[in-house]
Amino acid sequence: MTPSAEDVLQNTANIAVLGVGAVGQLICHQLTAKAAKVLLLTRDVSGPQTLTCQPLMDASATSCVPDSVTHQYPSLITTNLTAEHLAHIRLLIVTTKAYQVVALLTPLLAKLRADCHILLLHNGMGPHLALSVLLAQHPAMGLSLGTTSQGAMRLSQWQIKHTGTGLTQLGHGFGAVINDNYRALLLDAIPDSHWQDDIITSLWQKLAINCAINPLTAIHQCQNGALAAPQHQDTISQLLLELIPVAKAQGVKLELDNLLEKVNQVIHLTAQNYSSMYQDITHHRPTEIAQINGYVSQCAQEYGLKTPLHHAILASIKSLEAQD
Ligand code: KPL
Repeated sequence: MTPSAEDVLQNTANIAVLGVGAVGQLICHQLTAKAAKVLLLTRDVSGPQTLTCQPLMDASATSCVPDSVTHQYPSLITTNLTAEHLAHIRLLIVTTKAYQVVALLTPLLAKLRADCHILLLHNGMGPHLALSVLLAQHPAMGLSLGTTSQGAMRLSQWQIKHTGTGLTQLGHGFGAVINDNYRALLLDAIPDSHWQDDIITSLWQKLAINCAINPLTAIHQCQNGALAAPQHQDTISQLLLELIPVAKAQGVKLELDNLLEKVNQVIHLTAQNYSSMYQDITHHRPTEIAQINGYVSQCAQEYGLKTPLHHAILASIKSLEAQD
């Protein structure tokens, strides 16, 4: 007999994943493969701010071999997210689109346990700054930050394909530090994952990669691999040259050669992939441009720096978003 959502809660799902796109589902699979009890939180189609949860019933039916393996949830129960669910959540992993993070977390914070720990694992930067202000009201909560290059693709709503291994970097953001057991579980469950003392530098490095690959593939409607061509390499170098002084103004030291190497490594390793921004534009969905090149432009403005190419790219993507 399939257990009810309440039966599952008896086993106390104390980790929740907010955002059930490909990466969120992949992290869920990786955690449940280590016998963690995980709730998937998703927006209820009946209301824009209503969350429902999908307790995972049977992780054993999902295989977790990396690369090209399809994961599917065999038996999901959708139930309204109750105060009881929230009372159990000690670690909330946020894998939504960057532009959804603050809107979804703002009403949730007051309902979570006072000592709940939040891990942000999304593309782009910026939401952590807004959250640092909101979390000032919740002194026992803490925030960890992370970035992952694991590849995953959604085949259907609850079916994903793990398309590529990749580095995952996690680290302390602010507030209370993550409990040692959760930190150990994350590092054990996610392949090639590492705890970084200086996570902000890692996030800027990933931001640089996304600033180059995401908008250019969306504008030129190409796979990541096409950016290896010389005409794109000049644009990429220019984007990185503009970004480096902005990161420096925030105390983050980046070097052009090293960044170019990292960007080209990703172009090479994900040559056949279509970037998330390419896919968002293709499917007429909002993009994360405001948290990628937009974040660089906004920080630059605050420091009186000029980033004309990021600015122009931001405008191009906004105009593509507006074409429906
Ligand atoms: O993170 C990515 C994305 O598509 O958002 C990259 C690294 C560019 C891989 O496609």
